Amino acid sequence: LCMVAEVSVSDKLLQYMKLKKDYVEEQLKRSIPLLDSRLGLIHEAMRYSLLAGGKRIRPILCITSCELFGGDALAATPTAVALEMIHTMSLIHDDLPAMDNDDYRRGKLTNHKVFGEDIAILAGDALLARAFEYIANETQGVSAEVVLKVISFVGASVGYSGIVGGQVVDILSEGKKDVNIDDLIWIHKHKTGALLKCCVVTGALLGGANEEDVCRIGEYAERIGLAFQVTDDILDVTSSFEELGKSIGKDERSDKATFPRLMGLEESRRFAERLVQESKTLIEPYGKRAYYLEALADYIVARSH
Ligand code: GRG
Repeated sequence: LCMVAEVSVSDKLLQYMKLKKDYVEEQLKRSIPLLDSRLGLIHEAMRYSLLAGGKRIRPILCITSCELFGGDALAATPTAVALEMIHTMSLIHDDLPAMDNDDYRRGKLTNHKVFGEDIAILAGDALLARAFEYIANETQGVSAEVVLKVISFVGASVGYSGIVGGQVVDILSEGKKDVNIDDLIWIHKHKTGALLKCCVVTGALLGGANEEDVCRIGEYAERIGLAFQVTDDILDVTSSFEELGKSIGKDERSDKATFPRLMGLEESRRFAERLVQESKTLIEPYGKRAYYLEALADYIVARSH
């Protein structure tokens, strides 16, 4: 197994994550009921990707953040489910021939390989729409004002000021030789970081956090979001070393800008560790209550896939 950094993940966190993941899986299964037998195909396509596994790190972050501020997991559950729907739809669209053209995702054939491109696009669209519907309809135990703030934050994190913006700038930078670290950080802050931050911020809002706490926890999330991507890039290089047994990593074969390419492997590792350290310092004021968010920050750089 390849460890990105010399950080170990505690059994306590692994148990916690398993518990939360099982809970999230149950909630996801219930989130898309079959409304009409004519809708069998789109229903199947949506569920195929939504229930295809994955670490479920986003819903776990959302619920954990809600609980840190004294909220009940139930208050954050519809939003946590919705954020995994959005993450899933972004993966479905990312895998399409017009984007990355991938055949496999989460160890299974990609959505368009099974259902065709037309249905895959629509399954993604339907998951995105269902996500907003789900937050609006299912959230309980918090004021309508908070729900509105949550919906607004999710919209901003997903659209052109978030994931979509990051993806567009990423596409535009492909093949360019002059992509620098600042560009790369910008791309990932939007493409991956915005949704991770959204999970933590909406969780905090639903848990009743005040403005200052929402801001603080958002700063924490920005750092772990970036550390997550740096780690992904490192794993891409190191896992292709392992898989191929070659001295050239996947990273070296494509002309995509990555952190190891722009700053080297060792410097990337140090960068990820620094970001995690900073994120942990930001939540220090919460003391023991922040145990799981601290441990999740470590998990992000210590994970092996
Ligand atoms: C969001 C409206 C909308 C459209 C999609 C295609 C696209 C626009 C954006 C691409 C976003 C993308 C695929 C970012 C990469 C995110 C990422 C790091 C995925 C891997 O996440 P993990 O490791 O995966 O959490 P699992 O499978 O564990 O969930």
